[in-house]
Amino acid sequence: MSGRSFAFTRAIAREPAASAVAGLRAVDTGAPDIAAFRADHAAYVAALRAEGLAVTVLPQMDAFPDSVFVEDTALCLPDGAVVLRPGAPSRFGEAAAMAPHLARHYGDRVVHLAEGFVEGGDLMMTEDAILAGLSARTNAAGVAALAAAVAPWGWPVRMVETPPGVLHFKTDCSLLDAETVLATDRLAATGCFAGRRVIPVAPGEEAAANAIRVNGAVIFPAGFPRTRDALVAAGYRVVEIGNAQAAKLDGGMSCLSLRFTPPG
Ligand code: CIR
Repeated sequence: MSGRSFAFTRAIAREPAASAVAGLRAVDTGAPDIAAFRADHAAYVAALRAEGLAVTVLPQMDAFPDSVFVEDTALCLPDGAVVLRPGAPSRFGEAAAMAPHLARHYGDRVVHLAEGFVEGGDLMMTEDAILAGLSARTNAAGVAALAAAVAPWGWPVRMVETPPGVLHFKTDCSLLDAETVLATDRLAATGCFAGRRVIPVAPGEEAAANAIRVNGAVIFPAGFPRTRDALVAAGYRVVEIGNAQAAKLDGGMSCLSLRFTPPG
């Protein structure tokens, strides 16, 4: 196993905007507290740095309430980056704003999704393929355009389902290592992880499914002790980060950064 799906040298994040109080959410459980959100975000960035990543934190972008969720703007591969086309109209402009920051690391190896819609939360880079979940934000035309964009770099794209009512594919799963994923039962039941080891999130802890493996650690939302204990028992080093504010906007650990190892 090469580990390229979870070994990274860099990350890009973006400070939560004051306008995040108006961010998109499926169910309104109240606006995030921006000071608490920024404190959680700072702890998250510190956790990435503690795993050895050089993290660029971009300034807040008030015109885009959901812009803290940078993952949705791009797919970063070891070979190049794809600027995506978010399916939420209010988020479409976030991708163009990310493009110059990708160019800083990838040079001319930045391509733009040609058509359709794809959000990064629907994409999982495994060791040898990209899993792309269809969702309310990611459509078949976008996945086909993504497949065309990454084919020159040798990456196959496999289209998979996101359970109804689930925002993104990775809302319900996380890559833990080359062979293993953490997933909700409702997603694992679709068969998309056949041939892999699946660690199920504990019943009632579905919001724990969105974590990130970064080098030696699993960065994991605080407040889900049974799933955390299952990960620890399976041998993972778990770093817990508060996610209560991002969760009000349906965001989690993966959404808050782009993690990558640029070529060269
Ligand atoms: C949205 O609905 O687009 C944001 N409030 C949350 C985005 C979460 N991003 C992710 O799962 N990758």
